[in-house]
Amino acid sequence: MPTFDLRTVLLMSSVMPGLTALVMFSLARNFPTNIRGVGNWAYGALIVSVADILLALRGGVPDWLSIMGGNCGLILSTGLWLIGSQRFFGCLPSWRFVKLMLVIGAIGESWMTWAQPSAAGRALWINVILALIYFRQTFVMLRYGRHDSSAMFVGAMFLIETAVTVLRVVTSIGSGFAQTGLFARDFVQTIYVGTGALTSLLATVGFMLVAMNRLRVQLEQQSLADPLTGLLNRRAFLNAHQEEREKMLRTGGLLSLVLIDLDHFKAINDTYGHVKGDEVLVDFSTRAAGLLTRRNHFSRWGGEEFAILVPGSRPEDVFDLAEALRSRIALNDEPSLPAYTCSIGIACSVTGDATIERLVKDADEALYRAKRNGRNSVELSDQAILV
Ligand code: GH3
Ligand code: MG
Ligand code: MG
Repeated sequence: MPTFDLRTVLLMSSVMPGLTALVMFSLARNFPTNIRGVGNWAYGALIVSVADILLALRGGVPDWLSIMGGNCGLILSTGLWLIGSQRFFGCLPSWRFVKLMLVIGAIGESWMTWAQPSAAGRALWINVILALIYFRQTFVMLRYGRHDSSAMFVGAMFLIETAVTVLRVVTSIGSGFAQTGLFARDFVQTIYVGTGALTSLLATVGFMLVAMNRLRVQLEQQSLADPLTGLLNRRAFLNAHQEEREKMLRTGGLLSLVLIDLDHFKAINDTYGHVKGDEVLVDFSTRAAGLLTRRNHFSRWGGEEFAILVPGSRPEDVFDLAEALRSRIALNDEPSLPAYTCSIGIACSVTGDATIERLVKDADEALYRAKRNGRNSVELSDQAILV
């Protein structure tokens, strides 16, 4: 078996987490405040870097510094990673657990350094503590990060690290606490130090990927959602239309656009204020969404106008849906809001000419008719009947 210089492995692997920590600190400062835990991960990476250096310098620095600094640093850094992951995924951070592990670690290591010196005992002590923290880290990552491949990767890595640490504990007990030393060239120790070094390296990079992924998803969602109502914005709606139209061209079928405009909305703003107006817009979105299925694409088209794309329904069914929506809104059963109504225009197409411009033009004409007819009504485009 090739032999590795474990001291060099440890020293080299300590550099990367330190550098990654610097990047993570600047990320954490600029991240949206709802993405939590990145700062804890960064501190963990910085401390693991220092701890690895102290461990690698065993013999070159005072033993107490290498032992206490290295081992307590490992507990603190892995503890901070656990806290970071828990905060990132919105769980309660286990500060008490981490503090307890740190205190137990420090007492055990001091006892076995000065009172009852035992290198094997110290190794066993630290590894039991680390295995417990690694295990909890694995659990958090695999359970709460199951929808994110980079989180699963970090989880899998910590699972391996947990297994290796447990193996180290078991072999240490099995050999009757035989003193092997940190850089001993036996098989288990090589695996143990090698995996530990790799974990500190990959964990920091993995945490950063997990954080970046969350940011990407969040920005993507924000760029497609209307901030007030949470509905699709116009851009997302146009994307949805494009997809539905392509599907329609491939498989045939119907595509309908329901255009909704709140009646006399300016008067609501003027009488009750803009904030109440906003509440009415949110109320409309919530109530209308309650009548729609997942197949419908519901968007805020702009201002007090909304659009619903309905694929695969016959014009009369779309009309019934719009009528149900109109009457639901006209019920005005929300006492904290002013009474309001809406007018609706519908356009349908079975042909490939269901461009968004064409649908909007037809639906707009129908909507205009609904307004002229006294508002609080639904009109179907003449064109819809022709196709
Ligand atoms: P009609 O029945 O003919 O549709 O009359 P209307 O008053 O609803 O029509 P108009 O287009 O004149 O007024 C729309 C108003 O919607 C004007 C604008 O101030 C208001 N508005 C647009 N966006 C928002 C918003 O985000 N919040 C609030 N509170 N008001 C908005
Ligand atoms: Mg309008
Ligand atoms: Mg209006």
